[in-house]
Amino acid sequence: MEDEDGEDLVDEAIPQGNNRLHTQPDTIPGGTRTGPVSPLPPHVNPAIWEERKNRVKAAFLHSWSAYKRDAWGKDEYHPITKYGSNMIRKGQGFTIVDSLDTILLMGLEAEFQEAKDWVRNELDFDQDGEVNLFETTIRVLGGLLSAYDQAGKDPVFLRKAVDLADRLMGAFETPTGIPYASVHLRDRRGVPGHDRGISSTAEVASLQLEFKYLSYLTGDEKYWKAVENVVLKIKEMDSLDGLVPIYINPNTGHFQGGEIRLGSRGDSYYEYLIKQYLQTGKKEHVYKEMYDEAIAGVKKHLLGRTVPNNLLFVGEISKYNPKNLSPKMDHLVCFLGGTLALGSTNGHPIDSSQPRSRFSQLQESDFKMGEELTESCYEMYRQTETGLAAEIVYWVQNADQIKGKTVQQHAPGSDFIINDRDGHNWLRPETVESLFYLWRLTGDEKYRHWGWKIFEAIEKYSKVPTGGYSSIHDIRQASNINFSDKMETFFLAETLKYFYLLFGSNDVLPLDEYVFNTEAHPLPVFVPPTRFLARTAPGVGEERNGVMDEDVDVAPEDEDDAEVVGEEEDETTIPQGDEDDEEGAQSEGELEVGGDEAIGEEGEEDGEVDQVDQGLEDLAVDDSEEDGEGEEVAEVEVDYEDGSGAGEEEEEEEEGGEDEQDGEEGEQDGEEGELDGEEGEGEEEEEEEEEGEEAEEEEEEEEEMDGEDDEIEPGDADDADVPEEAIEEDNVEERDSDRGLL
Ligand code: DMJ
Repeated sequence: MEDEDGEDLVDEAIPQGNNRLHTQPDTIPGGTRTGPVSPLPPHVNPAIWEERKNRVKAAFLHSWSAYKRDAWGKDEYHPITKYGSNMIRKGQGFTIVDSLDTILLMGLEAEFQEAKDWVRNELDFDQDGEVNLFETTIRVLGGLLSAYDQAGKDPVFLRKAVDLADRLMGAFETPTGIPYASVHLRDRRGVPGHDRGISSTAEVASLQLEFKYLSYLTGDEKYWKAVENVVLKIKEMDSLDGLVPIYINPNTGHFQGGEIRLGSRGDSYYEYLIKQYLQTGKKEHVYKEMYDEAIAGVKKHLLGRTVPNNLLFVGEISKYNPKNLSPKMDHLVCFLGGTLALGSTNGHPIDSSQPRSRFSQLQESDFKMGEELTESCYEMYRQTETGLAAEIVYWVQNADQIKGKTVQQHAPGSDFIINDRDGHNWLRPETVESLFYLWRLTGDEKYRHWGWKIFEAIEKYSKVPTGGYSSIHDIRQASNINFSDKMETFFLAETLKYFYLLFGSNDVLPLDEYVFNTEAHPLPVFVPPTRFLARTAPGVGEERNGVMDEDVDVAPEDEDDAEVVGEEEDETTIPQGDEDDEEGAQSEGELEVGGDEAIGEEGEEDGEVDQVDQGLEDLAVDDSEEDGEGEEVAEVEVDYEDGSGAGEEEEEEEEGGEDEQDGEEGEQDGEEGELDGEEGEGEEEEEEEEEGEEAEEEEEEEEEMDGEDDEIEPGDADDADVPEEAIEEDNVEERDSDRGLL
């Protein structure tokens, strides 16, 4: 059978037993969808997009000015109670550093200067506190490195990045080199995760873009080797057709348990496979092979289709019973549409030089899957009363699933169920991210229209009139919207950035010249020195021995180099809007990107290298400075609320904890603080606690999966030693007692 474009459709031949669609690696399961569920007007006056881009900038300023007024320098902002909170005593620059490159992108010069001054004068990593390795890497290290690159190679940011990374390196000192979940910043010591020392797979495998770029910049191989080792170790471990369980044990080097998903704790493992391949100019084929295998695994094990609209979705399985697909999908999975589009085009737009008609079958299959998943993610917004998506949906595959559901849980005619505890919205970026990739790569305006619809819903329901935007407890009923008093830093770093890029010029940050880390911080594509590629592409790379890369040597003026070693009074002129980003890109424009040729110029002169290198040596922090101080102050509980690639359950639980505080807010606002406290519990654990018929049904589903997990495979010593359900029970107890609830 062929569709209207004459493309082969493989769907009807595919067996659809047992609630899942079993396919070949180069095909995706079908049906006969010929167009979007919700078509939108194809053309608007181009000036409208400029105006809409400016609306996004206004949204950023509405957030930033409130943060500055109420919480300047604090890690996180609570826009209802108008205060800021820190994760460690003096904070780690979460909001400011995460926002730097969005500020640059939007051409906000005064804001950038203030933020940079804060980074230079206030940001201090020499603290007696523990931070999560992954979150700190993607947000703070990634934010610093991107700011360094985007702000004309400003050494203020590189210096902080080196100091931070050297502290984070302690996390890799484990029996296997697979890092612990956290690290003590002052002691530079890894701290095993709460889960009996278990780390999340996404966490340990989503550090690579940042640490590798730092190695490239500094010439110091140690960062590269540490993160490369993690992925190459995972490569040797047992996977299910490239799909990996979401927990990993740094002490044994084995996966723990059997849960497989592309949502929390799993997501960015897959994202970073293809992005590592692209980051180094497509030299390291090992990552592309791992990615291709994993996507084939997704097609084989995780795809399903909905009723009534035949939408494609990615579900969850246990590796011990892979035939039993759960139709649960986190909003986090919505990164995948964009990543598939990126992976099948290598970031080159589909046009006359790369027409889709010349795609290989695999490229076409991956790209189509990306398009379809992106549409499904858009439908997660469009089909709710508010136009906002829930954190988690259960896709409907047959009528039995919706029996007994309330209208709130399943809106008539919709393709998914939103259970009572899953209706929260944290202003997450993943769907907008995919819309951005699809727009850039196809030029199909429907993606911009869809993005605008989502933006309008955020404006309508999440905007706090007095400043900022807030997460929402439950998006299912327009008449019952309650704020949860948190503006996640990724709203500024990612969500607004992707909106801005979606409505802005396509020349900004070209996808074949930059890879965005999982926190939306763009890092340039580069060719590493040959010695870095010894394990993945021997003999490839550039033959150079310099310890600093040419980007540092071409820093705008000598004064910047001087700044590394001396006083730091400078005024970095930042790009103005898109045009300036083009300018920023032009500095990278020297890079010949996208081909297989060496990228960048040598241009190193010994003297320059020495000068900057000396500067880095001078960056050593005086540990004695605050010793006494640190001891006096009680350690602040680390409070990662974003579920993100990792720590989702913990974070949701912590939202529950926070909701106790919110109870006050709830009282003020007439909200259901207590109830929300329950809702905020971790998703898996909660499912076992939920009351009512709906909960029972889901419990059965979960239990079924858990039960399968219990079937420990012979010889899987780790799983046998620490059964997954035991880990989870322990977690609940530990985390609850951390919060003083037990
Ligand atoms: C961000 O911190 C990152 O995008 C991460 O990979 C996933 N979670 C949040 C956004 O939802």
